[in-house]
Order: sequence, then structure tokens, then C-alpha cells
Amino acid sequence: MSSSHHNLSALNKDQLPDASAMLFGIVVSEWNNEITESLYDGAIKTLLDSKAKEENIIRINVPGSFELPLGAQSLFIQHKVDAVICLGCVIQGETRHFEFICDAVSKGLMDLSIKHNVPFVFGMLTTNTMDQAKERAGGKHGNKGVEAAATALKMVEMQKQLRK
Ligand code: DLZ
Repeated sequence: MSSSHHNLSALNKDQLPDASAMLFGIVVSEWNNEITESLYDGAIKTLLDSKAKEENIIRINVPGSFELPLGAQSLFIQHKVDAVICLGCVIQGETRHFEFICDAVSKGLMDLSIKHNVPFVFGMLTTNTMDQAKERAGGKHGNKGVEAAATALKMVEMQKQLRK
């Protein structure tokens, strides 16, 4: 079903796992920071609502979305978090930078997930316009930061269950 007409972040928060013993990293891109800060607000609220402890959430910033994979790996190596949530916003322009950044970040984060066996969550908006980004960063289409945090929670819980 097309996702253009409903709020993707309408998840059931009661069904998210208890995060009181989980450790998270959040990497925030400074490009389009009006958007990425809203994504961060959504992500951190979702983690805290799931009982994550503030001291167990480590945030770093990177200059742009292209730097998300390296920032995420550096954070992981230093702090051995259970998951890294990567937040960015790339808006389609007139040049091909959009494709290069989107391809590099999606592949970079997937490669990191497989290499380290840790969720590196892709919370990057890839929109045609700033208005579309706003609609997905706390607007009528919800907040991609909330979804990214929910994904991190579910993946960490999944790995925890498998270890039992
Ligand atoms: C250079 C650039 C451009 C044109 N657009 C964006 C964007 O829309 N969103 C974003 O997160 N970053 C952008 N950047 C910066 C690149 O991600 C990167 O920081 C620089 O190319 C330096 O490596």
C-alpha cells in the first residue's frame, strides 16, 4: 500500500521493548538541521518512553549525511552501544549529489550492520522538497526519528532474545 496517505509513525508504543538495560548511540547530521533536530527529538522521546536511561544514550553530530556511516562506526567502536540510530536529511537538488549521498549512506550503514552484527539504523529522509521533509519530521506523515528509534529497540530486543 502506498505510504503517502498515512502516518508511518503511528506505532503502538506499549508494544516496544523495555530499554532500561539497552545502550544507544545517535548520530545527527548538521545539514538541514531544522529537520534533523526534529528527528532527534522524536528518536530520543521514543527511547526514553521505552525506559532507556539518559546516561545510556550517546549523541554525536556529523557535518552532513555523507559522514553518518563513519560517525556511527566511530561511536560504536568507542562506546560499544547495542544500536546506532543515524539521522539525516537529504533533499533532491539539481545535481547528482542526492544519489551519491543516498547510495553511500544506505550501503555504508548496511555494511556496518553486517560487519559488526549490530543495528545501524537508517533514519535519513530522502525527499524531493523541504516541505516533504517537514511532513516526515513531526508533520502530517509522522516522524522518521520515532520510527528509527522503534526499529533500534526492536532489533536490539530481537538479538537479545536470540542469545537466550
Ligand atoms: C554537500 C551536501 C549537499 C549539497 N546537500 C546535502 C543534503 O541535502 N543533506 C546532507 O545531509 N548533506 C548534504 N551535503 C553535505 C554532504 O553530506 C557532506 O557533508 C559533504 O559532501 C562533505 O563530505
